[in-house]
Amino acid sequence: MHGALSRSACKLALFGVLLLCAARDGASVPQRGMLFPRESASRELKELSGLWDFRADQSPGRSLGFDSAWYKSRLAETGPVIDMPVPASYNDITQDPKLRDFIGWVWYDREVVVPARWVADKGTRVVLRVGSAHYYSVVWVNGVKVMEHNGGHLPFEAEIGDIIRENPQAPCRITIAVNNTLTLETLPPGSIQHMDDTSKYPNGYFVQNTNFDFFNYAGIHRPVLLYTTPKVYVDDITVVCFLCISGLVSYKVSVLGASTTNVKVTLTDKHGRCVASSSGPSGVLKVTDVNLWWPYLMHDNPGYLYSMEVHMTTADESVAYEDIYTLPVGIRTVRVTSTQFLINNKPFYFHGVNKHEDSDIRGKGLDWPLIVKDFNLLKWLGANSFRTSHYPYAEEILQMCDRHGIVVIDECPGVGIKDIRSFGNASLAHHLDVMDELVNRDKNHPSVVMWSVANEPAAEMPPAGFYFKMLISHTKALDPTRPVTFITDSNYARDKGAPYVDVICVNSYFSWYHDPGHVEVIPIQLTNQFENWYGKYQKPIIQSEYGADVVPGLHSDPPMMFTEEYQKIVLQSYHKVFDQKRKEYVVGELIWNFADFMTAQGSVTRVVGNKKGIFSRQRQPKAGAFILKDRYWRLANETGRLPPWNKYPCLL
Ligand code: BDP
Repeated sequence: MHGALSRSACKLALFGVLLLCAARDGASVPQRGMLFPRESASRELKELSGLWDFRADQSPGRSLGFDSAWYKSRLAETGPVIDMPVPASYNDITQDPKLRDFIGWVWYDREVVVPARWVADKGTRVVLRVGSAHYYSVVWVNGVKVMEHNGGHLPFEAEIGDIIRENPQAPCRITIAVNNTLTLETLPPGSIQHMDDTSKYPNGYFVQNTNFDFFNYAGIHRPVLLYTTPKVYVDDITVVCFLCISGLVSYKVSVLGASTTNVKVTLTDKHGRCVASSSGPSGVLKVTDVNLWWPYLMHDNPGYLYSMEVHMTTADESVAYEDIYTLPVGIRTVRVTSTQFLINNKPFYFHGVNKHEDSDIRGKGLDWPLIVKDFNLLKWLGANSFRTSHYPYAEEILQMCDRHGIVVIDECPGVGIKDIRSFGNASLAHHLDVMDELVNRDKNHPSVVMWSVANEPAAEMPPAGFYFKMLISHTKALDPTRPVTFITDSNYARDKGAPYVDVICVNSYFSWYHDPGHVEVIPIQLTNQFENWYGKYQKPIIQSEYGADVVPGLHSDPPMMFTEEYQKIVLQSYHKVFDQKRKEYVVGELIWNFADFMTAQGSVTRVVGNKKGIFSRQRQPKAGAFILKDRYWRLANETGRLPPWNKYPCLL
């Protein structure tokens, strides 16, 4: 990206970001529940997806919006605006390269009609929720700042009832400013580089450097909505499942707004039959003849979900409050031994993919047709799992995983941590905060079986040992029921984080980045990779990435790099070794990548993006997809149970 910023103006813009981060840390909000907004007899929703007004702050310091208080009136009154869809990344929406590669603050606003009853009833909380916006956000309602959020992949919300009640006749104006600048202390980290050589660069020229391999799409990526709860409300629910002879669901409900409340919890099966109930804010539900939550292809009836209705009542002075929230609950356990990954005490083998939230035009914006298409492709492929490389995905996607039995390794945005300054205290504190937010958001999803705290950090650097010890022990304390990992590269000797993880996840690109063109080295190098890691740590291993770029439609025999034949032979060579080692301690294989995805233009090894997909970015299969499909169905036949309707996957 190039910008017309003077060096001092540019520094100012970055300072703006840093100051906002510092301000937030100073006034850090206590951790609250982050229940996914659902309608019920006591809760209503109003979706704010659609067209918003939009303007990028192109001023030299990127600070004109703040200096001129653009949040005080409609954006259209302070300058030109364009239509911007929400949710979507803004980068690929126009023909303007300056917007595609923009760094700094962009502004969104729209007016909303709030239902009169919500405004009139002071016993109703009205909450504004943003599913995610990349990277740093500030939100105003009718010109009043209601929240800031640091981080691009997790939800944030604020109660806005008091503000809209101040002027009940006026439309409610929501303004959101979003800044995509990445610094050494953001997750993922990045840095701004000023190019001072005026014989090569215009005055004030700067670029955003990152150490990760995907385009830094920005904007409001997930739905924005208003929802209501009563003034006394269910703020959070935590469920943890155990298996004895029956299924045991231990629950904890936190209610805010009153000190004494009555809580009743009812668990119903798919037919609406009550299978267990309990009273009180915490307890254990015992389910006899339990239908366990099983992964896809491991059972005839995968993804079984009960409904847990939490019914809260209270009486506050003369007003009675009642809140109802229904949480889908899958009953399953997860455990690892030194050689196995167990779901419901049965060995589970990950045969799956790594993904990205990425597609044409929308970038990282949530898109239902794409989500459903991807799940259909996963099922076609016989994939039973994926990793949310390299950041938390939308909750809507995890809900699909719960329902379809797709197992998830849930990764935080700790990708590209390569600079020693990103291992400092401020970075660690933010990383711990992000893990709090992530675990809090995703703890109740049965599909989530493991947390991944980072991808390929510079684990050989001296501070890495302390950093990962803290991070992993913090994550285990947040959730003692799930294993924790971080994703490492193939060099076991340098790794300072591996002693703390439960499962070793290794990425390697033999015959691609190492010994390019020499597929004959794969058997020996991959076998040694596994033996070295297992020999040192005696923990189960997942091959968390492997693959090769393919330009779709490029062929050569004998195979050459970038052709469909080369991807095929790389995959097949890896598979032979997996087949030996999965008899011992290898518990999974995840191809890099499910689909081609966009990257920055910073590298000559990328031809309009990363092409290691087994599907193109438009989701058309390459030759590698058919290799994997044959293999995954064969593995499913061997290790699981094919659903009756799926005995003949070729008919799908
Ligand atoms: C891996 C990274 C991944 C890259 C991949 C590649 O984890 O983000 O996209 O390499 O280079 O090391 O294709």
